[in-house]
Amino acid sequence: FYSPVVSLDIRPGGYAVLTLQKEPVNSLDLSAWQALEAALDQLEADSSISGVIFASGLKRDVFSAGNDLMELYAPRTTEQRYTEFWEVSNRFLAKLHNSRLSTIAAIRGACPAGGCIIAMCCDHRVMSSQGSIGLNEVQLGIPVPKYWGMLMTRLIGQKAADKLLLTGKLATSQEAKQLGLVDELVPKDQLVSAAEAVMLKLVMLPSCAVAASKKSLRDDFCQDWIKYSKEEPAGAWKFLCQEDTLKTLEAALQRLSGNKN
Ligand code: CO8
Repeated sequence: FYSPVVSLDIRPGGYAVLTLQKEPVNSLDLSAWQALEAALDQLEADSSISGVIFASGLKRDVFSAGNDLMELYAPRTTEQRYTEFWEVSNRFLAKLHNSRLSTIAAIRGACPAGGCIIAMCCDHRVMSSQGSIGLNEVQLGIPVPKYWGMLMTRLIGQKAADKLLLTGKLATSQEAKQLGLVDELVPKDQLVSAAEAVMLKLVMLPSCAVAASKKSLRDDFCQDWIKYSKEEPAGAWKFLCQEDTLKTLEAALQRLSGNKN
């Protein structure tokens, strides 16, 4: 396995730290999702590995800015590419949620949309005390993907999830901790060591019992998710081609590149 944006560091104790480093903001394009899936497949196939921690290797405090907006902006892609992009990304996410491995997200800083769903697919979330997390699709003028919203609902309950999802609001680290969207807040320089301390406890649990329990709790959901990710792009593509959607995405793209100046 080799990827210019995903690296794996195998630690004593039988777990890996997977670092995502695609400057400047870990935006997730097709190749980034493919690299994440390949890395996960490799770790799962290795019986000496029991867990994986997801971390950001970026200079700035960003876990991931989520999907690369260029993969969603219809004039810059095609329906065929979008369909592949969607299937690969959601297959990876469902596999991650259903993985036999213990999984932890070490979230430094901003964690919108695609970053949030990676974190939500993990078993445990440690977050820096300065940051924001959530599914902000509505703010971008696009509907929140069905299974992404459903997973948030499973994590924090319907009322709290609806409030965030239907406004596209990002929760601050403190709000996320209160809602149970993340498990623990730590100063950013202690993030990976805090995640490792939890991982060392998780990998001590009887792994077959953990994997079997996870399967019975999550397998149906994840199989349905993979199935739906093959149907979802057709409707989503129509939405992405609507004039209103294009305008809102264009405004978001302008806002983002304007940030720099
Ligand atoms: N995709 C592509 N480029 C991005 C993205 C992105 N998601 N986010 C930021 N960038 C670019 C900016 O345009 C900028 O580029 P340049 O330097 O060339 O001008 C560069 O990255 C740096 O960005 P900022 O200046 O904004 O950096 P900051 O450190 O100030 O802020 C943030 C970092 C907080 C991460 C900020 O960039 C941000 O909020 N980004 C957007 C996050 C976002 O809204 N992501 C949602 C993506 S949508 C998604 O994941 C799910 C889609 C579901 C599809 C459903 C279809 C129907």
